[in-house]
Amino acid sequence: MSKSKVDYGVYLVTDSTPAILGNKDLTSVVEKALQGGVTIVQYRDKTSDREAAVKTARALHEVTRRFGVPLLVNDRVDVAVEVGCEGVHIGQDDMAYEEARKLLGPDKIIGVTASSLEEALKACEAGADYLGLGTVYATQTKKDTKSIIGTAGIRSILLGLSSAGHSIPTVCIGGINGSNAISVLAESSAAPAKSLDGIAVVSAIVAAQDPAAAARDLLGKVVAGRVPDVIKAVAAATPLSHNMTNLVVQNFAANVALAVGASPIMANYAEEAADLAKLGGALVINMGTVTPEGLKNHIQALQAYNAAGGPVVLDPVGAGATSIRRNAVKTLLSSGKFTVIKGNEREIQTVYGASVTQRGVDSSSSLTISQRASLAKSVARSTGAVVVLTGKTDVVSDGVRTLRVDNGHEFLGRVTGTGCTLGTTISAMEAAFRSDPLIAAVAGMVLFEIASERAAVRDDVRGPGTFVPAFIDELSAIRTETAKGDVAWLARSKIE
Ligand code: 3NM
Ligand code: MG
Repeated sequence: MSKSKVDYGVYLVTDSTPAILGNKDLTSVVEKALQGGVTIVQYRDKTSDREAAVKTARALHEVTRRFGVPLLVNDRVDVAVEVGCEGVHIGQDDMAYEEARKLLGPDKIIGVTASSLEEALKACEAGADYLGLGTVYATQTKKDTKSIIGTAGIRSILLGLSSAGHSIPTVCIGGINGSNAISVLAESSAAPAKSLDGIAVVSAIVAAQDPAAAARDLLGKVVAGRVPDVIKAVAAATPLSHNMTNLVVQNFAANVALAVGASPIMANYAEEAADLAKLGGALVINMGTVTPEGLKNHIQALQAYNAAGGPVVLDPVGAGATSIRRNAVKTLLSSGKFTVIKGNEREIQTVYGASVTQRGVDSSSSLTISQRASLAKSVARSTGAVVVLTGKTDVVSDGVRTLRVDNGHEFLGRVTGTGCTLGTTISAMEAAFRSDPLIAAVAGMVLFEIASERAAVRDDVRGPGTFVPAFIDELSAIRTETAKGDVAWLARSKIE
């Protein structure tokens, strides 16, 4: 487990006291939380004797290792050394950083609590691997907290760290739960400082009736918290969205690209692709009206973008409908690498290689949500692409992280080209936000679907016809609001 690869997104801190844990078993709570998507675990136990603490830590380590997630021990460096887990977390009153480092060696993770910029800078300079910032809000879980600094306090520490040139990972702690996570993340961040990397919680998971559901919800909130960064990156870059798309959606897709802040070009002639690929944008290959000539163009353009390192989105429209389309999908998959593959259930099943027959290009669904999730995950693993499986509940997977998005409005299914223009939206996000293609895809999806919800309830929208222009307006409005720092719209997001 490499230190630089640690995901601090949903950081679980355990508590074994009856007030928080109740009569549940700590190891099984942690296991459920890991199933829900916790990305790092800290065993915090201030009262057990050493022997009991070592025993519990070993049991927890056995579980966290199965999930490939690091286990840290709070304060008790000797316990961490004996168990051989991935590191420790130390508070300001615990063992000094230098001493802990000597005992643990250079490869273990050492996190430090900081309540002020001064403490944060000191820990950073000493060599800490990450910082736990807090206390954000007063909490029943820890009554002896030194200072409640709120999101304003977090923001000023982040700004101070960034001015001093530090990009250390940070999480915040204290009174954070599913209801306030999005606003904590939004209020804590201030460009150009790096945003928080995650949120740390005790009671929101340990005291929850269903720790898996609580963890899933928090993971969704952490992902949602990163969506504004993606939309702002698009607004800042105005990336090219190069669409090789079908006859039906050219105009709609170009307008959607403009509304989300991209610069569209509808260019189906592959000889242009090598030049276009150099402009820093992304390519959409949409199989909607497949022809032999079209397929040749798609392959050539795919390879041009692969050579230039530009993202490529595949939209295998109607992939299962005919043998021509099934073969076209196979040919495309074997001709290059896709960043994102977006389709409905039948289309993604076809990509998977299942021989399903599909009537026309309409979407229908026969799998349960967990079957859809494992389908998306399998295709992501076999293709190396982020898979966006659309439906009433959408699934997005990169093969490791699998998220469900429950936004959108039925009008999206009653006008043509919405699936195709979602591909265009995602291409813009991928072009501007290269560091995490899964987050970029989720951002595109959430922006698109929340815009549809806002449009559908407008007084001037009476049906699918009036919906389309309102939808384009809302896409554009959300982009403008987000660029100004107003992310109230994200409260509608349903990601888990
Ligand atoms: N450390 P909850 S606050 C363990 O401020 C801990 O350093 C804190 O619990 C700090 O998520 C805290 O239940 C408890 O509010 C956080
Ligand atoms: Mg401590």
